[in-house]
Amino acid sequence: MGSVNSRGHRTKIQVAMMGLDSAGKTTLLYKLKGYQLVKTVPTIGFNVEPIEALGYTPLILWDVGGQSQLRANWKDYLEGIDILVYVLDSTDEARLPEAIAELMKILKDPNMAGVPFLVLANKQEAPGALPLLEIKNRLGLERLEDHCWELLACSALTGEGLPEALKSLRSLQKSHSRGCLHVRAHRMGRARNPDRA
Ligand code: G3D
Repeated sequence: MGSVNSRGHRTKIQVAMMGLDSAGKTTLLYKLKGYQLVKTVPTIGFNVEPIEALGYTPLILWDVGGQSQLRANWKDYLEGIDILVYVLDSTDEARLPEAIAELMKILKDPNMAGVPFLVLANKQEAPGALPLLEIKNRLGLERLEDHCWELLACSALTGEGLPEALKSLRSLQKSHSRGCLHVRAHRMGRARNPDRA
């Protein structure tokens, strides 16, 4: 997937975005693209969009359908990716274990060896969203030594945390060090979620 020019520089950064259905992937894709909120329908297959910013290598963002019957195809989208974005629905505590189990499955795929990833705790503006610190503890990513990763809070609905997500994608792409751990929380809704990191 990743393309390289004759001087060995990346001309495009390939990013696969995965997560359970309804986590907010399609909403995120189009919000990152700069569109106003779009009415989404469940993704069958994938949506793909270039995300461009002046002076930066374009990101090609693949939003891959997350319904259970589609997850067997996720591995097909991992070949040659530069970064994985994994989207969690912070309001769906009941399915958090399933979401984490699916992330762990992805990370075991041979194509993910050494590939950095960004976990987005989406829907943080919603009342009752799990605090980022709790999500971090449940993920238990500190045990991972083979990946550089970050965890960020965001809201695809309001756009909060998305500039930080883009910044994080660019720094993860540059980073090839092993086992670097970053946990960042965007200061949103602190009054509602005082436990947030
Ligand atoms: P998916 O692509 O991961 O399957 P979608 O998810 O982007 O289709 O979003 C699923 C639902 O979650 C949509 O609501 C969407 O508006 C909502 N959603 C996405 N991001 C956010 C967010 O940050 N906050 C809140 N509160 N909701 C969000 P509907 O009602 O259309 O199903």
